[in-house]
Amino acid sequence: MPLKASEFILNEDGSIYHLNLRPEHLADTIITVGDPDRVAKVTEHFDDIEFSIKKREFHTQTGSYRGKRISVISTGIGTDNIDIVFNELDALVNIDFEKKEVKKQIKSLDIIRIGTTGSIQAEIPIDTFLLSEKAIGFDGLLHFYQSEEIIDNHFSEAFIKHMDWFPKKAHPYVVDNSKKLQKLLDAEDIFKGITATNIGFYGPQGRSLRLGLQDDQMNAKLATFNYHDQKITNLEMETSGIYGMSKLLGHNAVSMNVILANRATGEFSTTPQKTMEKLIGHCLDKLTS
Ligand code: R1P
Repeated sequence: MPLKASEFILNEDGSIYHLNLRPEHLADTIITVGDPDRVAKVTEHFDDIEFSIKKREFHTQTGSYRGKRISVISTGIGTDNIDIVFNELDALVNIDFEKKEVKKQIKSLDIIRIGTTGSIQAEIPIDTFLLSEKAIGFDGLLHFYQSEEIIDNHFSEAFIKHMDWFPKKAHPYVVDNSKKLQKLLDAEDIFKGITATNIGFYGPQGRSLRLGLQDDQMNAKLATFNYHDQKITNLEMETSGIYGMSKLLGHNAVSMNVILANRATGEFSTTPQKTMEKLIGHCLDKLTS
């Protein structure tokens, strides 16, 4: 049965609704970044750029680096955008755009997020790199899909108890990265940990400029949570959605992060661009070595 026009939405040029891409525009290896301006920071290293398009916060460039075809795409901020980007990326490879039907043979993409984040552990300093082994999502996105099988509910229950989690907030969900991509992108000097993803930058990450917080001890409690020797290391806004959607759709994903802020010590990087450039170089190198 073909998908309805209201579900699988194509633009007049046959491209998918938000990303504005047709299947031939996408490589099998994809780098996602939050900031649309970061796309060019990655592709300036490429040997060539074959395709480039911008729509809303979604800026995509496909080209090759040391002979490997890679697409770089900005997701903008938040797991609401991750829902859009990952459904549409998957559609580009796993839905037949002519017949408007799901293909019989499902293809897996390799997806690497290169992002920025704040550490909540004093011993993970600014201007270092962190690879997310797992993500814990406070955003609720995954609960809108049949996701019970991929979520670690024991972890969530222990977490809810430790935090005395306010029941009006979304139920936290825990998902793993791709061990295949972790092995490929890892290095000895990269911190490993569990990334907490939330729906905002201020209150949802324990920041307060003028408003009172529901739990002003949230970050301190996050930092002391320990589940079978696993610790929550950092806070950002996309990784849980990326890991969750990738697992559900059958793609491989890993989140690589520059630590820009240390929330425990109150520091913020004075060289954010330089550190980001180093992480981009590391990822491109590992992807092609
Ligand atoms: C907040 O400033 C944004 O920066 C982080 C957060 O996850 C959020 O998207 O990541 P990016 O730098 O990749 O956007």
